[in-house]
Amino acid sequence: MLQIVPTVLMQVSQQDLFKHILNDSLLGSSIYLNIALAGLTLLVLTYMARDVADPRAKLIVVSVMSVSAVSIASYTGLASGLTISIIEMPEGHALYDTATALTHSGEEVKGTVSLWGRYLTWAFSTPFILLALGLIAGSNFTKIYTAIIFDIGIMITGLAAALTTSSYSMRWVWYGISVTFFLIVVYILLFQWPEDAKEAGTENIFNLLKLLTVVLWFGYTIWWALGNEGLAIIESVGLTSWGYSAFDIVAKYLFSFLVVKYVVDNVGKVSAGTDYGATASSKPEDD
Ligand code: RET
Repeated sequence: MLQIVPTVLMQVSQQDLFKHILNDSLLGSSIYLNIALAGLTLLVLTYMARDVADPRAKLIVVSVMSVSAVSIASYTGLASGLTISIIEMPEGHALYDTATALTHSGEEVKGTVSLWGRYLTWAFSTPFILLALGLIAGSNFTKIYTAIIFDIGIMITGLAAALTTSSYSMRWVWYGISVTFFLIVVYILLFQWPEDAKEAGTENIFNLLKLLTVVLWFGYTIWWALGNEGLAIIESVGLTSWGYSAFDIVAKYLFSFLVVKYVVDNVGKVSAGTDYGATASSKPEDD
């Protein structure tokens, strides 16, 4: 007698992951929409800043534009299946022993979907958010450098938390390291840069951007703990992904818009003269 046994795939290919996302409307839309929004943001920002000539003002604009540029690459990595894996959670995790049904074939694979490319690419995009904030606050190189280094640390250790499958507690150890780095960045944002911004006369816009950043960045941190890779209170991969995508829309696109709008209207406040950043003196030599 012929028995029908559900197929359990042991291996999943990049092509499977690509098709899985394509056929999962919740998960797929959380990714595709962001590629479109990042592209649109780049066009809008380019148009808004078309007349900005001051080098320091331009640096702030280019800095926030870099966030969207990195996002296009980041989300394309996810959409193509390149930076996604199905990972088997360690014992103790709520999704231990779980299986994922591939949307395009119905086959089951042991494990849960991890969109780990997000954490990797945040290491390249979020430093530009902090660079823009530090420049608007008129902060010095040391503080900007410190914020950026610890920010990269947050994302790389966050990546480690997401990809550790050896032990459940080690996932949370990585998370703890990441949160510690995060608190250093929060300290700079809440206690160091506001003072600098007051001196620079940019405190109004800085305080708005600071609030937006701190609230949303805490959002990402809590979402990870609740989502499918953390406590799995939100088990759905699509919903977890949509949470990050929604945060991204405000933390990147609205943030960038506010920054560029301010810079365009207040070039004088962020300017440091036409020589800013020159690698050689622009004055002609005496002979
Ligand atoms: C993780 C998990 C580990 C603990 C912490 C996290 C924080 C992430 C943050 C992400 C911000 C991302 C932004 C993206 C925009 O491009 C990695 C989720 C602390 C703060 C702003």
